[in-house]
Amino acid sequence: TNLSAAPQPQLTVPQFKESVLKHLHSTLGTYEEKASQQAWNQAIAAAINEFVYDGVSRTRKTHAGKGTRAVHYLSLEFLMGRLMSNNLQNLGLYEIADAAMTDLGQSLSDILEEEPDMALGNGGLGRLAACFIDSMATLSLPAIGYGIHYEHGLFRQEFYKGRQVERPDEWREFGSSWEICRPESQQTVKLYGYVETVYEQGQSRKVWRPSRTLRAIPWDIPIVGYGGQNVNILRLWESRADKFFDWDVFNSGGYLDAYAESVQAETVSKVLYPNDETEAGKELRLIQQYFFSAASIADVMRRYKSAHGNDLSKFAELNAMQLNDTHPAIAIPELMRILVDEEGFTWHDAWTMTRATFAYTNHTLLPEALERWPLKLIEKVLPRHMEIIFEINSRFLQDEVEAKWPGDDAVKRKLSIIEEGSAQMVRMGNLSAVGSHTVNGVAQIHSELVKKDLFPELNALWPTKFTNVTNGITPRRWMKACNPRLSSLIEKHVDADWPRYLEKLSGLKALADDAAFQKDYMAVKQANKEDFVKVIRELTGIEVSADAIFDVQIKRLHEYKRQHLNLLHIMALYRRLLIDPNYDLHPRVFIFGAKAAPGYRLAKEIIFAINKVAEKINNDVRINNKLKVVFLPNYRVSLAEKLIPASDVSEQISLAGKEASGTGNMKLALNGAITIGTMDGANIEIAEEAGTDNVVIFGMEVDDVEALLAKGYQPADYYRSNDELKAVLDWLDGDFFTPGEPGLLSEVKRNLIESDSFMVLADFEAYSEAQKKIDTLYRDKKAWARAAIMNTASLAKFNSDRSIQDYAENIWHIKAVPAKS
Ligand code: 26Q
Repeated sequence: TNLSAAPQPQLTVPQFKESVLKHLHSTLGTYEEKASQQAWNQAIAAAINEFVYDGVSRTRKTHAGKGTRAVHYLSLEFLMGRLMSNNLQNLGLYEIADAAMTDLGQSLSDILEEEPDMALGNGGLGRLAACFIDSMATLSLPAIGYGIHYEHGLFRQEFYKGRQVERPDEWREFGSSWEICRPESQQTVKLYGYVETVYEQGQSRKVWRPSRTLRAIPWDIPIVGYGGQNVNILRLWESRADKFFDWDVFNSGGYLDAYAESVQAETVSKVLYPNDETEAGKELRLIQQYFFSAASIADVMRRYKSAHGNDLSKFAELNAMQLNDTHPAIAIPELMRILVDEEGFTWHDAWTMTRATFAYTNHTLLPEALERWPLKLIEKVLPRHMEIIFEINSRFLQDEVEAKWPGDDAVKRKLSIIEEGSAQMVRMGNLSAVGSHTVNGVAQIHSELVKKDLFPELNALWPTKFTNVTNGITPRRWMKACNPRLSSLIEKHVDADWPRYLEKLSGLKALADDAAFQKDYMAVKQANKEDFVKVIRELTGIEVSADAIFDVQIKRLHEYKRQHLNLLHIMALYRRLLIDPNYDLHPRVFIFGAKAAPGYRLAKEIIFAINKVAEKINNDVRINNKLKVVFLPNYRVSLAEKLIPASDVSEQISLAGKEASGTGNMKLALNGAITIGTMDGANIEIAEEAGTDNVVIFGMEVDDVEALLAKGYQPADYYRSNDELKAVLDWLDGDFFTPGEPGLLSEVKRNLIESDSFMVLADFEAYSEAQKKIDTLYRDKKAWARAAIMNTASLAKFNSDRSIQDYAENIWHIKAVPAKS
């Protein structure tokens, strides 16, 4: 395959124009003079889809009936964002479409803004799945993404008097241009009921008698690989009521009951749970997990049988399944149920096949984020699965744990899939690790901690099971599409196929000290910042200068990510400026983007505190515009695409050991932002790649955190011994930031002094010093430009193509199968 150049367009500007007009007239039923921006958007999508659908069919035909091994990426979340500009880029059609729309008197970039984000995910884990399916298609891997077709994605965030308000996300209100409904591939999913033991011919077998069934309807989203050769599928399941069930109730006069039943069935795919890093324990969430796992496995089975008949002996050889965290872990007992109960395999053979099929990616070590379900709940919703989990557990404990640690009940208690206690719980992490052939973490340090702290005994039991695959991001979306200015500059100096082979950017290292290149590079940054000044004005009304340092923290709001450490430092700078108006500081704009889980009190208080401090600082004429604080509402993928190219400083300040990887850190560094960060997650590897001179690392490392914890962490000691820290914390108690309403921000202070679970106060001083280094470095224009260029030039490791290549080689054992033209 020829991937040595940029993708070549398959048609000319006049042809593209003709296609858009054809669709405007005959697909949208409107015409040039009358068409809304939305109609233009849909007409362009229809024109693009002519190529996309052709790619879908070509890719399908290439795989159909062949004995090609495929991977199935199971994820409750796919945070896709917008698809149009990405599809245009990957098909090599962007410039063609741009010119065609200009000819038609329209602006492509305005029309692109019409597309709602597909926000079917919370944050890092969901966006990772989206980058990964882009890479799987680009690498021509036989792969399908499986998820849920949520009617409402992650909530839209508004601020009311500084507080977060959640509004429903309506991404599909008027349909979506990219999805194809495939009713012919629908599946039935069973729920509730009881398990019967049936005796026949001296043998007994288990039969699940469900009391409810749901229909699962697949919607396919085509995923265009870079170059457009392979087009894979993201298959999202929508829940519907089972027709036949409704019909019975309807006949017996229960029309309203039947209707209520269908409403209930349809709630299953209604809304994405907005909690990340905390387990909710809700019945509907468990049903979501099972609904899409069961539908996906049934789909894989159907495809296998249509190609190979009813002999399942090659099932595990031809199918890999990746669990994106434990959220789809119920797929493990589901596959066991199908193989044992429905296909008649012995337990031993079914278990061998199941373990050979699944692999599990862990994304967190936070104890509160490890999924555990009440045993009673699983028993009620999935009675047969609970029995299977018991059987998996007792065989695991008897055959494997007992053999390794004879008579050791403590180790059995620790490793058991069932947690004993007043309410028994099912540990989904243990189930996933026991039922998978490989378990991986998402950055080097995280994978080490998975072995050392999370599953030390399992690692001793199966030393080769645990491995690392460092996360990545797709350079197509996170450079080529979102930063056209930097992309064109890059193209003047390196081969045009850099979005596929990101290591080619290392060619820029030779130019890091070149004055002319530095000037061009920083002019791109300045132009991107000037564009973003307008975005800030439109979204918040705040005026900022593009000459200030744009210092950016964008990620979900969490105590462990420590947005409040950033806040305390901002308050300290403000205080220094009030004390000494000549305090030497390069003007800085602190930019935040973050959603808090709707039930996470302290996270919401931190958002409120940042907004109140921002209001005060932004309107204080005494500090002469040296400091601005901007909290952008409704941070999402499409806003990230505008902000990241305009960022100077990347805030990656989690407590060491808590951020599994981070991926925003990679996007920002690739686009030339300097990282200020702790030795955590992928920050460590970014520093290694970019060079420790080109990032600013500060604070405690994992060992220091452990030592401090062992010694007994006393946050109040730091409060008492640092005058500046004491002053800014006390500031939160008064009414300085909340005029007439003292104490509104006290909860943040109280939490920090009394608990501070993530050691914000312990790292404050080191952070403050690190920020001085940023300020000094920025004033040295050449040094800053050099460091920024070195970041862009050194980030090839974080190409998600590399991550996927690692999975394909070391975990899935699958090979590329390029579609025939
Ligand atoms: C679990 C149970 C019930 C409801 C919700 C959840 C839930 C949902 C989402 C739990 C966790 C998540 C998301 C976790 C997440 O995004 N983790 C991030 O994953 C990234 C990709 O690997 C890493 O880069 C981040 O470090 C990690 O925080």
